[in-house]
Amino acid sequence: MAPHGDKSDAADETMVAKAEKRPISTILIVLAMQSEALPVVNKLNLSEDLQSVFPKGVPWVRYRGFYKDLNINLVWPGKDSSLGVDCVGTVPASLVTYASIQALQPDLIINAGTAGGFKAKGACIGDVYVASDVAFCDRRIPIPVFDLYGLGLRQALSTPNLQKELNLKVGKLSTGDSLHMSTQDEASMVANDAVVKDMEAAAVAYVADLLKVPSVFLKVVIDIKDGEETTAEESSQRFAALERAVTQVTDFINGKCLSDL
Ligand code: FMC
Repeated sequence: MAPHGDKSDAADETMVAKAEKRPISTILIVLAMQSEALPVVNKLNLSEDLQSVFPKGVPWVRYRGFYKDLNINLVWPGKDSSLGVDCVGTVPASLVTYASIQALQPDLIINAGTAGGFKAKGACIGDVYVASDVAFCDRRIPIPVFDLYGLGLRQALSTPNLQKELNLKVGKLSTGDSLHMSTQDEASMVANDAVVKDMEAAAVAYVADLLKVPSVFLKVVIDIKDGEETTAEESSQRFAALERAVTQVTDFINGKCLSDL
């Protein structure tokens, strides 16, 4: 996925080349849950934006602040107005990502969060993965070409130095709107070689790709999807691991260009 650009291919390429050579300045961190967001907000000393850049009445929340040389914006889709639970899943994630890109014009998106992992592919609880590419596992449209549209495979920004320096695991990420995994979802993930499964990344990638913003997907494995399926309870330890991963990635990004990642 390339940085912003909307005119001709040549203009796009020039903008990509320029963006790749100047230090990253504005970052958009997209998280799905309040308990994922708050430890990062505290660690990076961000404060809630009370003059919202979002439409009046939506539950979306933005935290902002300067951390080292970076202008950080962290957004989460807030709580469902009638049920009071975090707005997890693809629809809120894509909406808040779209509105945030429009308002903030970030150089880079980091979609961070918790995820399930596949033991057979080497994932263990506590592992931190950076996705090589992301796809949907629950959009089955068995018609030629629409099947590929449903899969929605998109590549993340290539980050070999980041992966090496922080010793992150790399693998394919699958997204579906259910926490539960159906046998069809599982078949799709096996066919797609997925190592981790979440509920937002492919939706964030879709929007980032539409608006040409490079994006990185950082996921901490909190439960195992194959073999004995375990669904983890919320635990502060897991969110602390996510906070550490986001902080390390942010520290690494500081002062670097996209092409240094
Ligand atoms: N499968 C799918 N999603 C998740 C998961 C799993 N085993 N563990 N944690 C998640 C993430 C999703 O991306 C949602 O934001 C949230 O946690 C669901 O509780």
